[in-house]
Amino acid sequence: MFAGQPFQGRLEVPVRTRRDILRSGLTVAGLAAFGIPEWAVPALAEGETLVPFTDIPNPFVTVPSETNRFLDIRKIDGVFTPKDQFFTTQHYGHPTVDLAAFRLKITGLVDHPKSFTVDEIKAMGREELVAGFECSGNGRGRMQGLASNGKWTGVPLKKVLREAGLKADGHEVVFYGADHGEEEADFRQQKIKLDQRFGRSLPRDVALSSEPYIVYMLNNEPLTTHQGAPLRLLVPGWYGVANVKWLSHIHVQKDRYMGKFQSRWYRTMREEKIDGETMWNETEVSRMRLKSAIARVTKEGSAHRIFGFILNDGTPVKSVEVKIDNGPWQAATIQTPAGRYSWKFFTYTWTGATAGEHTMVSRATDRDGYVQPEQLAEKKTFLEDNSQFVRKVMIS
Ligand SMILES: Nc1nc2c(c(=O)[nH]1)N[C@H]1C(S)=C(S)[C@@H](COP(=O)(O)O)O[C@H]1N2
Ligand SMILES: [Mo]
Repeated sequence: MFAGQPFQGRLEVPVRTRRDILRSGLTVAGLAAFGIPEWAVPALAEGETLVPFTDIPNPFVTVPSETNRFLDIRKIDGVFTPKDQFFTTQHYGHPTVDLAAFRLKITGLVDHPKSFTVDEIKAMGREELVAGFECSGNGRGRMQGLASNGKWTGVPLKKVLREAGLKADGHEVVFYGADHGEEEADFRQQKIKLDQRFGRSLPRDVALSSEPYIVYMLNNEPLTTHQGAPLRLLVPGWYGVANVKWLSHIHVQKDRYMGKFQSRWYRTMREEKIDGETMWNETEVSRMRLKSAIARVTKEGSAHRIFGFILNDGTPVKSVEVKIDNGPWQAATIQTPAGRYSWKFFTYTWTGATAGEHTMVSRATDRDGYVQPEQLAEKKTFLEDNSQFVRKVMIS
């Protein structure tokens, strides 16, 4: 079932050198135009070597099929994940989209139902934003590889919705992809089979805020089929599932949308203390929870450099700390080159490493004092796992 080529964990990982990258067309001037300094290209410097992780499953499959891919986070070599490395996943495979016939429809509680061609959407705006996201199912088991970051080009969703004009009782905005599949739904004793579209919704206030975009480019190139061509929704700061690919229909309605991927498949069950009482709280997957993850360790001379990324909902990140073995938490340096919704990188220089196996872990803290948790015992479902990611390395 998993076709692709597995690649073995402890082998050499080809990471491009900084010089390779700058040669390959991602010029220093190009980076500077986006406010990204050269040091933010976290590739290997001359004389720097990779230190192997010993916690990577062997074999470690990053391309399990033609339509699914994990990012090998050891290879992160720039702020923007290249289109052929950007992680990718979906539920019904890739739909066939006939570009000539393609229309984005807007229906329901609107003053003017609409049907736009891709060119009409493109003509409505060309804004750039940098945003990263992870799948809510990302975590240790996937070596945190269901995460990526890109520069997107598109038009604010509210601009498109305004063309249709939401009626006052249009409380819920539903987004359908062109992809569909047969689903069996349980309703009490009934089993109902239905071919259904991939759908997700946003409450009116979020849909009309300045955050969501309808995007048509990634890293200055047209979206690939994998990333949702020709149009996808992008909700910065939200988990991947909100970013509906192959977006083809927006429907405005009064009632909550309870589709499978809104209310059943992507939900989190946790035990919470609410006003002193223990309650079960079941919530939809929405905004990303603060996560930091160590992605790579390199050696230069006698010093080791620990490199990782941070993702969250856009709340300013106050600090990241790193702990080696049972030592104290030590401040790492955060690089925030590409804006609020971009992933951030952090580095920590570890001196005095001794030969042998060591554990290392990072934890991020945001402006509101939220600390990336060590464990999530109260959470009973595996989605939204932002617990601390303990790594192991072998120092020779
Ligand atoms: N139309 C459609 N959009 C979708 C999905 C899908 O199955 N169908 N999967 C969602 C999920 S769960 C994730 S994590 C992201 C993955 O986006 P990517 O492939 O660009 O990384 O797409 C989201 N958008
Ligand atoms: Mo996802």
